[in-house]
Amino acid sequence: MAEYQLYCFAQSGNSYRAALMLNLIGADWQPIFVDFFKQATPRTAEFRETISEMGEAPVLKHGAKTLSQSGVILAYLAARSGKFQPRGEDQELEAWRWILFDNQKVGGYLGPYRYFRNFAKPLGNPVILEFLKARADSALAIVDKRLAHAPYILGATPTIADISLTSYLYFPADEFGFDIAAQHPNIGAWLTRIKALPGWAHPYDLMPGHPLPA
Ligand SMILES: N[C@@H](CCC(=O)N[C@@H](CS)C(=O)NCC(=O)O)C(=O)O
Repeated sequence: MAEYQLYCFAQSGNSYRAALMLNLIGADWQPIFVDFFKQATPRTAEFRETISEMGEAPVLKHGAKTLSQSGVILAYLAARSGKFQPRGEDQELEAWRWILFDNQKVGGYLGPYRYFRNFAKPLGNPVILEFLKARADSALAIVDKRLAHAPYILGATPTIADISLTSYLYFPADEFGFDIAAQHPNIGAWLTRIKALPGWAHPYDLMPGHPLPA
């Protein structure tokens, strides 16, 4: 058995944060498939009793430790590996500001928008889709502005704040109906820089469950 196990699935940007970090630090890890679409596994009583009371993916298992919330998983892996760590109190606080902003506003709106546009049965109401897209766009513009001044969110080197923000941003443009990298050029250039890091892989190659069965 690998040192780390990650409960995850391919379409999950929340899970991608943790899967990408594991790959970028060169960890010995294996994915454990969470069947979100067919079985709604995270919502089952068994998952909540035995894996995570919060009923969400990702969940990281490491020895006796079980962690959920991608931000916490990123911080744990950074501390253990010494990689992608914010340095000093100011950077650490800054990293958490962006991780929380990402969870609530960037991934927090893009995730449901993409879900209701592609996967929900029935698909989402156009008015709700429009609202979610506008909120996601506004959050993306804030990230784009930040990246106009430095190659990475906290400055010259990539940290867990960058890895968190990649959550939904490598999924295909047709799943969003617009090209995030093209509409936000600083984000586009930053995504290219992160893609060049050793160990980078696309979410659909890193985690199980793609393509979805018909
Ligand atoms: N803030 C959490 C969000 C996790 C999350 O919402 N995961 C989704 C899958 S992408 C989930 O498992 N949702 C189950 C549900 O809401 O019932 C994180 O970053 O880990």
